[in-house]
Amino acid sequence: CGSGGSGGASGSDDGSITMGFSQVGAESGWRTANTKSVQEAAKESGITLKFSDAQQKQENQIKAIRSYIQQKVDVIAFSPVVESGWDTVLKEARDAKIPVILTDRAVDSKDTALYKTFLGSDFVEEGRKAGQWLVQSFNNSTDPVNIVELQGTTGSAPANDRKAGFAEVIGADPKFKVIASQTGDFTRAKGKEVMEAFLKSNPDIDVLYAHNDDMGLGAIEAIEGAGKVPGKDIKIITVDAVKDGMQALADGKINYIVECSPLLGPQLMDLAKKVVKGETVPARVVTEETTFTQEQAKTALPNRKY
Ligand code: GYE
Repeated sequence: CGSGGSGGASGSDDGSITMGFSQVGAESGWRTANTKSVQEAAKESGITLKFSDAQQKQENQIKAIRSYIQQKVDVIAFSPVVESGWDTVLKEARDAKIPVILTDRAVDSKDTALYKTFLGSDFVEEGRKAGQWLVQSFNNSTDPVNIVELQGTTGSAPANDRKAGFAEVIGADPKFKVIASQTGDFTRAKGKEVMEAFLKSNPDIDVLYAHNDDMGLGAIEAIEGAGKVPGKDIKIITVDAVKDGMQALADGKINYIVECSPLLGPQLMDLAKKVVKGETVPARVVTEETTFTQEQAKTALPNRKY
């Protein structure tokens, strides 16, 4: 190139783009599919990807972002493990004139100019959809409905929002009672462990609402271990619709799944190209999603990619 310039944030002189991507971790089937989508889409669109896995720790994500700033990447994308505590590092990126794209999860920074756009699901709406199915399924009964909730990672946008959307919908009828609610960190192992504790202290659980499939799948093991039948004795609602979740739904062990798409890679690369060129992009890009009953899962399963 030989332009003698310092590079800067508008892409390398040869027009190629390098993206630094800080992933949350590898906590769930959703996350594995998301990582694959980002890596494949980068390759397909000719974007050089620097990828790091933060193992669900914010400090690791902050370190990764700082190292991307030092390496003068053209664009930084990350999926913030929790919502708060990002302002300082986002200001550092801004000072270095490197655009930032939020993908999958939101931050609660007041200054929304600290990032160019946020690509991901509407988690409040997902929680509402879970609640709506429950209200419909129990609309013939006036008996109390005892619900236990397995929350996602504490402080994460999907945990906060899925809880809020669900509570908003079921809150309209006092027969719905959330008798226990605790984090299972979005993992199968934690989902199982916490469900075991729920079962010990609550003899009469009607419904489990798990913020993702993996925790629901762990909880199914706990329920079976306690001699109960998942999907019958305890109705189960989860979020994501990854293959293992869909299989359990088709098998009758889960009753309803609210879809959350992990296939954000192609849209992310499109947005990255635009922000590097300095084009304006929408401040919020919401992914399209559906819901699945047991019958619908049987039909959808053979073509499920992740
Ligand atoms: O639902 C869960 C994962 O942020 C939408 O994170 C994502 C969530 C997803 O661990 O399985």
